[in-house]
Amino acid sequence: MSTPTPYTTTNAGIPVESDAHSLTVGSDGPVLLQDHYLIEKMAQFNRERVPERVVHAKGSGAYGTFEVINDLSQYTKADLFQPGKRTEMLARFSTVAGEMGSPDTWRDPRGFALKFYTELGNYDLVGNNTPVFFVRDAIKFQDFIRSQKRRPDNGLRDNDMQWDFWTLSPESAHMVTWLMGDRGIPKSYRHMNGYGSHTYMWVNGGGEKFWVKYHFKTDQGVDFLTQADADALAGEDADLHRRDLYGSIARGEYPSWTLKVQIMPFDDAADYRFNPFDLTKVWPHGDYPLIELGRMTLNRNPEDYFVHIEQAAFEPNNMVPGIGPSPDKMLLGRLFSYADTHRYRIGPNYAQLPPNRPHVPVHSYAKDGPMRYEPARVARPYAPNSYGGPAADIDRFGEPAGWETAGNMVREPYKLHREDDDWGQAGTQVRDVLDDAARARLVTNVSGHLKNGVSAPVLQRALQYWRNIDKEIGDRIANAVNGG
Ligand code: HDE
Repeated sequence: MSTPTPYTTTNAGIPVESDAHSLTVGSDGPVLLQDHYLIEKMAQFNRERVPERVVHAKGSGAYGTFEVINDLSQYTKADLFQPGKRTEMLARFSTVAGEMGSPDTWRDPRGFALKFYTELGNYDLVGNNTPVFFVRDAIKFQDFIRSQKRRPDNGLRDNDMQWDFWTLSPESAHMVTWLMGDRGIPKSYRHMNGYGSHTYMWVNGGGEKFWVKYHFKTDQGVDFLTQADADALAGEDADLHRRDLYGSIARGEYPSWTLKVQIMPFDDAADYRFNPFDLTKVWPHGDYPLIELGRMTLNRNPEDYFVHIEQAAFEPNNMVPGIGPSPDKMLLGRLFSYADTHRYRIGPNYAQLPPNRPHVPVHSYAKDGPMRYEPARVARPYAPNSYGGPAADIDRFGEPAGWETAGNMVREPYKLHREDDDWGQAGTQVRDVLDDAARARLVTNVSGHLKNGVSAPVLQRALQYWRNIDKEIGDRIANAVNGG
């Protein structure tokens, strides 16, 4: 027997007489102010938006599970990474520079944001589909993003701005090589890897510390779109990747990723050949091989996109016992920024919303504030108190995951490690990772971008930038720009 059609109500659940006719005096008379239902409809409509994310505005997400398939408890006591553990999670994939309505197939890094609802609170790992990033200090992030978005004067994006910033920030070379290559336009969200990108800290049950990097290898296989195909698809279907992810899960074709990690002993960091905390660098797998840990599978579409995905709030500061930060200046900057943006964009009680609320009881002293939903579970809203309020238990959960440090307050670059530079790993990527066909596509992508609105002085710097990465690829790009 089919379920009866529900009758329309106001937001207060009161049955309404009509969704077609405003309340008027006579059929063609004035509309009455007392038509509060008409006013409710218009007022609600005017208030449907929360500010879009200032970066990563266009995205898609789904729920799933993470299960441990290998015992790495010798490296971390983190609850979700213990043998046999299965943890509910939420993933959101996104582009970076495009606004909410922008095409999924623009060339851009892809956000790879994960929230694990663990038994000791939410663990958020907020990475990208690239293991590195454009800059290595948080203070440059805002400037970098502004160079990728729209000019204040004409409101247009501008390739000249992008290359102006990149060529004046040589640390961007490795990431730009990733971006302008095949990884810059994944075939779908299911066909891309995800990376924690930063170096994080793991702490085991005995208090021993390790450095770790996360690699989520897609079980669907990495695949990409050429620039030409992506340009055409951007016009045909701006939501190609959102449609693909939603449809795949709806058909029961659940995408999965195998999580592998690189583990560096704590004491190796000091004189490792690269600065292991520099976000523009990878750790060569020959130095620290990938070790399998678990599998994440996305198997449930959100029932409401706005509630679960637009309001999802990921924050790198959500690190559970057994996991901590590293001296990566970008990561340390992010530990402030994300919760700050959520408080502004969604509201101070964002953590109580369905996608953000932990799956374990919350015993914090937070109370009140706009749209408060959960009652404060404390009779006395202060610590310490003698009325049984929650008390921090450092004995049970151990010291904060940190490192010894000393020195004067300075504004300086990282201390260089013996193989640190801005071009080396980008050159290795071009020469040793890409094959001939991928190098040819890289030349096409870069030269096509440089031929579109880049001024002569910036263009000269850009050609030298690519020659610094790899002389041959730089010459090929120069020929394609000047001769092509
Ligand atoms: Fe983000 N980033 N970011 N970012 N980021 C945001 O938080 C920020 C960086 C990443 O699907 C914002 O909720 C700073 C690196 C993803 O909801 C904001 C710095 C990496 C997402 C923010 C960085 C990322 C964001 C905007 C330099 C990869 C989408 C909206 C220190 C390792 C998460 C929001 C989602 C979103 C700040 C750099 C990944 C503004 C200050 C590096 C995947 O808070």
